[in-house]
This record gives sequence, structure tokens and C-alpha cells, in this order.
Amino acid sequence: MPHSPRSHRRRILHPLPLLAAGALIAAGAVALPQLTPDADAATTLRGYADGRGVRIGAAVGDTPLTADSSYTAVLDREFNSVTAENAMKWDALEPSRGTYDWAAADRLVAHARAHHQGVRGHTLAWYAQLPSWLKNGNFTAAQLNTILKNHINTTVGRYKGKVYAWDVVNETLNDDGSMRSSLWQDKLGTGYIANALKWAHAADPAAKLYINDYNIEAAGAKSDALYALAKRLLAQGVPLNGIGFQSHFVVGQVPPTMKANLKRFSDLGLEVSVTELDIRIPLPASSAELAQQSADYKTASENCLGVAHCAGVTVWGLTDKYSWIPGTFNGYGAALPYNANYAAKRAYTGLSIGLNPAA
Ligand code: 9MR
Repeated sequence: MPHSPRSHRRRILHPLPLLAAGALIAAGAVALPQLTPDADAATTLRGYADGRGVRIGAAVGDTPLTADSSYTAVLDREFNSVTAENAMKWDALEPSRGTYDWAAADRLVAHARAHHQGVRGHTLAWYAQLPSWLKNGNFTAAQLNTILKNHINTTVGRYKGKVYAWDVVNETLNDDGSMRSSLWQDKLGTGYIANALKWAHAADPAAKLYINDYNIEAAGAKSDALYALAKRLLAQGVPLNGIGFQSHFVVGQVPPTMKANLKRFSDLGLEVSVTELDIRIPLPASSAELAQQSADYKTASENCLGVAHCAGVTVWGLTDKYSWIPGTFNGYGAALPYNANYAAKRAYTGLSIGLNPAA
């Protein structure tokens, strides 16, 4: 994992080549140079996350990435991980069968490498954002199996060593815990999940492989079903490494059972990550709601970081200027840590304290 927070810290902080430094220390010759991060690093979200050895990520859209320098300034100062908001989805990557368009995904990966950020890959087997050739192709199960295998092999293979974790399977359950109808589930059955994970593992054995979903943060039918599925996959030796808890919350409604629920997955030996955190508010947001939102960001991030195998927290965007919320939840917005003018909201402070109680 070339861009883990720890190795990034070492690269910045230790001017001596690691081997040489190690040899000198072993010989008792010198102490390591003092840790001297640049002044800001300690008081940014990424500085706090680096200090804890975890990720603080943001979902990144291609438009702001390429056209908004205020956006990239915040992204690169505050975040040590990025997720492609849309650029690695099937409709973006393989718009016609066997023909790939890597442009936007490559841009994000290159940006991340240039700014010492890790990349979470999102997503391989999902019911949504499928190109029409795939959705309407009337493929047999055998054909679909090959199509999924090829897509995973090609995509994960291209970014081998550059993506530290993949949301291999996304949103595979209904709220009542039954398997959600999808192209994959309906034609291939639940076995597609194990296969997708195995193919992804073969393409990049070092990447952490996740099942990602929403409404699994609280204890309940959906998270119970996922827990049973995860346990079964692990018992079968399937390369499942983590569970992504999307965490699209409404202000004041971070589930009280969230931490205990994450812990039971962590206790299975799985990583847990908050992968798509946002906290929406009915507009216009009142001062009390913005204060509550700050408390919610703190609680949500603490709920993950308080669990043994928490790998980090990703926010689904960074500024209210670009967010999926107003377009999907009529009358709601203001869900992210920065306002539309890039001023840090109280939510930013809540998130900082969640990452570092001394912040
Ligand atoms: O934020 C994404 C938005 O721009 C897309 O239009 C939408 C299409 O389905 O997907 C959004 O991201 C989703 C993510 O990929 C999976 N979990 C839910 C996210 C919000 O809808």
C-alpha cells in the first residue's frame, strides 16, 4: 500500500532513506530526526487521521476536480484518501462492451498519487449505473458471469497497487434483510458475491475488498443479514476484508447502536469503514441544526474510530457546493463539512474532534 497514511508520514517526516536510518539506529549511531510536519499538517483532518493511522476520505467528482481550484485546495490539504463519486462506476468505465474509458478515473488516481492520497475504488458489482448494453442485453447467466469477471479483472487489474480498497459489492440487501433484486442477483444468485470477491482478489491480492451498503449502521434486520452473510463468506474462505457503512444520515439521527454494530463486524476480524458520510438538514438550516450536525459528525466518526479495525471515514463530498443530497431529498441539503463558499462549518470541528479528541 504505497500511500498508506503511515508510509506517507514517514516519507514526509524522515529525510533519511528508511534503510539507512534503520541501520544507523540499529548501530546506535543517531536518533531519528525530530518529527517536523509542516505547521498546518497537525491541525488538518488529514493531519489528525495520519496521527491515528487511519483514512479521512472524500468522494470526488470529476467536474470540481478539474475545474475548481478552491475545491482541490481543500481536498489536498484536508484529506488523505479519495473515492471516485462516479468515475469508477460501470456506466462510466465500460460504456460499450469491452471498450473502456479510463479518462476520469485515471485523472483521480493521478491526482491522488501526486498529493499522497490513497484511493478507495467504488464500485464493481452494483445494481445501479449500469450501461444500457449491459442492462438491456438479455444475457444468459454464463455470459453475465463472464462479463462481470472480465470487468472486475480489467478494472482492478488496471489499478493494482494504486487502490487500497475496493467496494466490490455495493447495496446487495433490502432493508428487511432479503437479497435485493439486481441484474446480478436475479441471474446469477447470491453466489455472484463470492465470485466477485475472488476475482477482485486474484486481480489485486493486496487490495482490501469490501461489501458496502446503507441502512446497515444501526442494529436491525438489514445489518443482521449482512452480518450473517459476512460470517458465511469468511467461513467459506472468501476474500472479504471489510464492510463499508455508507452512513447517509439525517441530522440528529446517528443511530445509538452504531458503535456496537460496527464492533460486531470488527470482532469477526473485518475492517470497518464509514464510506459515504453525510448528514442532511431540512433547509434552511438553523443554527441549532448546524450545531447538532457538528455533534453528529463527531459521534459518527468516533463510532468508527472507537472500534478496533476501523480503517477510516470517508465523507460523500466535502462542500455543500457539490452534493447529491438536494437533488435526491427534496428540501434537504447543507450535509457536508464545508459550506458552498468553502468556509468550514461547525461540522468540520465535530469531525476534527471525532478524529482527534484533542483537536
Ligand atoms: O453521489 C452519486 C451521484 O452523483 C450519482 O448521481 C448517484 C447515482 O446513483 O450515485 C451517487 O453516489 C451513491 C453511491 O455511489 C452509492 N451509495 C449512495 C450514493 C448516493 O446516492
